Amino acid sequence: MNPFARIGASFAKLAGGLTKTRQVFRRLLVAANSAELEEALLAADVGVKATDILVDRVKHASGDRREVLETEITRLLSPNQQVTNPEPQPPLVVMIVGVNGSGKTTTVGKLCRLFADQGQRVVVAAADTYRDAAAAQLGIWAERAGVDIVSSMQGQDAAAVAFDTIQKAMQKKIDVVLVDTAGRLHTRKDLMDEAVKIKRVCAKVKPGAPDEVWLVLDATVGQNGLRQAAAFNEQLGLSGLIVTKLDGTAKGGVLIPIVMELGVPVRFTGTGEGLDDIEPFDPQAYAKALFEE
Ligand SMILES: Nc1nc2c(ncn2[C@@H]2O[C@H](COP(=O)(O)OP(=O)(O)O)[C@@H](O)[C@H]2O)c(=O)[nH]1
Ligand SMILES: [Mg+2]
Repeated sequence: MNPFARIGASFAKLAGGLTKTRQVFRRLLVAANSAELEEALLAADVGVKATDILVDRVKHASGDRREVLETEITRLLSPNQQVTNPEPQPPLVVMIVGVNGSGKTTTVGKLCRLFADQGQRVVVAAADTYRDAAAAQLGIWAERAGVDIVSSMQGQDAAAVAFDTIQKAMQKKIDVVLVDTAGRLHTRKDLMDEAVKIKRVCAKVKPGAPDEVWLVLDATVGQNGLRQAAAFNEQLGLSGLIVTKLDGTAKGGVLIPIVMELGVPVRFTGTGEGLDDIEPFDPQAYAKALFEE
């Protein structure tokens, strides 16, 4: 397939998923003065700090406002720090965390497909052992994507499931291990401690694992996402964010303050409930999609 055709198609999909957010962002283009622009940015969930930066840039930069905003938003969405080892030893171990219902299991399913499509051998760990049906739900996604699963029983030790999965992956020369975990409130210390334990146990099978810890964040929670992300980052040291449910919300601007405050990159966005409703994140494409007509 022509790779450009694919980029074009995924841009259209991203822009489609951002329909509601875009209605809010396009108001920035018609704000009559700085006060109106500020108001519109705050209404777009951009947060106080990023709003100040953007108002200031528009005030002082010459040229087309849309271009100025796109450039500056691209910059704000591009953290410059290197958060992960660029060449991890296989298998790549990715731990997926987040609050209940944020879209973790669905996202793991989508990632299975994405990695498998690239010719990678994937195994998923059903390390959500809180909910009765969790392993079965993940099993359905794994089957749809055609990847292996290490299943579990409710009440089993989640860290042990992750351990077994990584061990199996190392024996079978699997490329990617995705660890689906239980939803946990960032304010509950006992639940956060359990996630820290899963993380620690991963390293006992493969030094340095998990190579990545990705927080799945529901965009519809808006500014509350910042507190969630900060708490998870503090406890687990996030290496990436996956922002889901952008299709149903006008709050897609919230990525800007989250990336700016945390310095953690967005890796993927979710724009629907289907297996293919996931896009690798590109700051420039995202900024452009916010203003697309
Ligand atoms: N509209 C929309 N719904 C999503 C998206 N990702 C997940 N969901 C829905 O969110 C709900 C919770 O998803 P689930 O993966 O079970 O969340 P988990 O508790 O974090 O594992 C399900 O109904 C999913 O279909 C998305 O990108 N867009
Ligand atoms: Mg789940």
